[in-house]
Amino acid sequence: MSSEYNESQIQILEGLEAVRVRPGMYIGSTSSKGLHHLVYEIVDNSIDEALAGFCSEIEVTIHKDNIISVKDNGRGIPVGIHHQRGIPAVEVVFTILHAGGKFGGGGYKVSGGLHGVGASVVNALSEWLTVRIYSDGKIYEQHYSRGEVLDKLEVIGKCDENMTGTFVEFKPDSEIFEETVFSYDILKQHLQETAFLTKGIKIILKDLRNEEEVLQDVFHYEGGIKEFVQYINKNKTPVYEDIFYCESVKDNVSVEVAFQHNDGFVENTYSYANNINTTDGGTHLAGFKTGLTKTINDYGRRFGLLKDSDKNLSGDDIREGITCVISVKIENPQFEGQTKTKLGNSEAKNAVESVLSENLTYFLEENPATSKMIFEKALVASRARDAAKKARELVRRKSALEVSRLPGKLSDCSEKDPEKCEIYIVEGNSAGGSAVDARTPKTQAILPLRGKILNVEKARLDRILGNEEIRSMITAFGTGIHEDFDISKLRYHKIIIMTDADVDGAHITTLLLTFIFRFMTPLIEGGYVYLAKPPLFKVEKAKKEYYAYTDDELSEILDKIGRDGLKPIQRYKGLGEMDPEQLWETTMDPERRILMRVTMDDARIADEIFDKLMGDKVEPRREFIQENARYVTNLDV
Ligand code: TSJ
Repeated sequence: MSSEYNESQIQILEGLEAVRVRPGMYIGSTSSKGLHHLVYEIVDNSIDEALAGFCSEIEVTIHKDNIISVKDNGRGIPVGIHHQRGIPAVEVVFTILHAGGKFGGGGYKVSGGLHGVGASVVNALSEWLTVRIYSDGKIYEQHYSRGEVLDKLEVIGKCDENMTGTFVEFKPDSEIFEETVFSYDILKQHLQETAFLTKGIKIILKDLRNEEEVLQDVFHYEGGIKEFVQYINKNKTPVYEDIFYCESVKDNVSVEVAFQHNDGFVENTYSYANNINTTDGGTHLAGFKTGLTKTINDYGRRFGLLKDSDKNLSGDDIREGITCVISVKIENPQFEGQTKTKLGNSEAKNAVESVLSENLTYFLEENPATSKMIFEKALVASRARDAAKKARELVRRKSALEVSRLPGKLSDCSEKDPEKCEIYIVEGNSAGGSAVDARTPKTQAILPLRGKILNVEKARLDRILGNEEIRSMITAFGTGIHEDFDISKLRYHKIIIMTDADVDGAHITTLLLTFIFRFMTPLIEGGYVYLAKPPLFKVEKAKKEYYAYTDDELSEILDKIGRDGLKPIQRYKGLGEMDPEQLWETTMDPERRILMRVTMDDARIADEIFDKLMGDKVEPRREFIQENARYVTNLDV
C-alpha cells in the first residue's frame, strides 16, 4: 500500500496450461458459480486501483453472446517493459500465473480473490480476451486466446492526455464452462455488495443482450457499509435512528464496522475480509463480539444502567436484532476452513476490538437516547432468554423422562440408517393419512402438520418452542436447534416438504422453510431439505393415465396423445384429492417423483427474501410477489 510499485515486483511463477487442465483449482468450479467468478476477478483489480486512490468508476457490461467487458478510470495497467521478462508488464499480468504481486508482499493486491488468482486465470479460461489501456495520451491494445498471446502490445490510437484507464473484454471458453450464460441478478448482487464495501466507488452494470430491454444499475454509496446496514434494515423496523459507524486503521489492519438494531430477534452479522464474505467468521468477528459486549457492559456499569448486583449482559442478548457489517482489509489474509471463508489472522481480532471499543464508547456517550434503546433491547432479550431456557429445559427434561419419545403423530420408518431415511412433512391430517398409506414404511416417515405453523419471524423463542407443531418437527429431526444443533443426530437425510400446489400450500412451505432456515441453517446448507412437487393435472385416454406437473407439460401431453377421446382433465387442487396409489405414483415414489432441493447460495439474500415474505411490512412483500410471479415454479432461496 505504501511501497513503490515497479515492473519487476511482479513475481513469475508458473504457466497457464495448469489452469486449463484443472480450472476448478483456480476458480472453484466450472459451473455458473465459476463463470461469474471470472468477472469478480477482473473487477477486483479495478477495486484495488480504487483502494489505492486512483479509480472512481467501474463499468461492467454483458454483451451479446455473453461477452463481458470491464472498464475503469484508473491509471491503466503499466505498459513498461518488465525487468526480468523483457515484455510489457501488462503482458506479464495476463500470461503469468500469480503475477500481480499478490503473493509477493509490497501490497499490490488488497481485495485478493477467494482462490488467490487473477487476470491470467481469466485469460487462460477465455476463448479470447482483449485488453486496452489508456495512458500517456495513447491507446494500447493486445489480444489473447485461451491464455496464448496473439499479438504484441500495440499503440492503436491517441486519446486525451488526461484520460487514463483499463478496458478488458473477454468471452469465457465454452470448452471449459458447463454454463456460459451470465445471470444479471447474480452479477448485480455481487457488484452492489462490492460497492457497499468500497465507499465512494461508482459501479455501473449494463446488460445489452436484449436490445428491446437493456438493463442497467448504478451502485454508488458515499456512506459505504453504513448504507449497507441501512439497506439490509430497509424492510425491518429499526429501534433507533442512528446507525453506528466507525473506520480506522490499527496495526496495519483497516477496520470498518457499522450496525443498527431492529425490533426482530435474529442476529444478522456479515463479516468481510478484503471484500470477501467470510461466512464462517473468524478473528475479525471474534474481535467485534468481544469489543461490543465489553463496551456495552462497561457503559451500563458507568451510567448505572446495570446495578452492582446485576450480572453482565451476554453477547447474544446484546446482538439480538442487530444488523451489522464488519469489514477489514489486511495485507496477508489467511483464509481457513474447508471453504476458506474463515479469517485466521490473529492481528485482526485485536484491531477490530480496539477500534470498535474506542469509537463505540464515544458514540454511546454522545448519543444517550440511542444507548438507552440498545440497553433496553438487550435487557428484554436477556429476560426472554431466561424464559426460553426454562422452556427448553422443560422440553429436554420431558424427552429425557419419556426416553426421547417421538411425536405421537409421526409415522416413523423402520430403517435406522439416516442416510436411507426420509421424512415427509405433510400439510393437513387427511393428506397425511393418504401419505401414510402410500409410503414405503421401511424408509419413508410421515409427519402430518395441523394447519399453519407459527411464523417464527414474528415470535420470541419461548413461544416458538411452546408450539406443538414446531416441537414435533424438532424431536422428529433429532438434531436440536441453534447452538444445540448437531447434524450427526439427524434422523433423516431427506426432509421433504409436501404441501398443496396452491397459495396456502406455498405459504405453509414458506413458513416451514423460514423455521428451518432460522433454527437449523445447516440442514439447508447441507442440502437435506427438499420440496415435493405434486402434479397439477391428470389426463386419461384409452385407460392410460398421464400426469402433468406444469401447464406447459399439460400442453405437451395433449399435443402428443391428441385431444379427442379424452376423459375430462382432472385438475388437482390439493393432495387430498389423490388416493394413496396416485400420491405414491406421482409424488412419493423415488423412481418417479420430482423433488426440488432447497439451496442457499447467500445468507444475506436469503435473509432479505425471508424478511420480505414473512416480516411486518406489506409493501415489500407485494413488490416481491409482483416481481417474481413468473418464477413461482422454482423456489430457490
Ligand atoms: F486484471 C486486469 F488486468 F485484468 C485488470 C486490471 C482489469 C481491469 C478492468 C483493470 C485493471 C487495472 C489495473 N486497473 N487499474 C490497474 N492499475 C494498475 O495495474 C497499476 C497502475 C499503476 C501503477 C503504478 O504504480 O504506477 C501500479 C498498478 C498496479
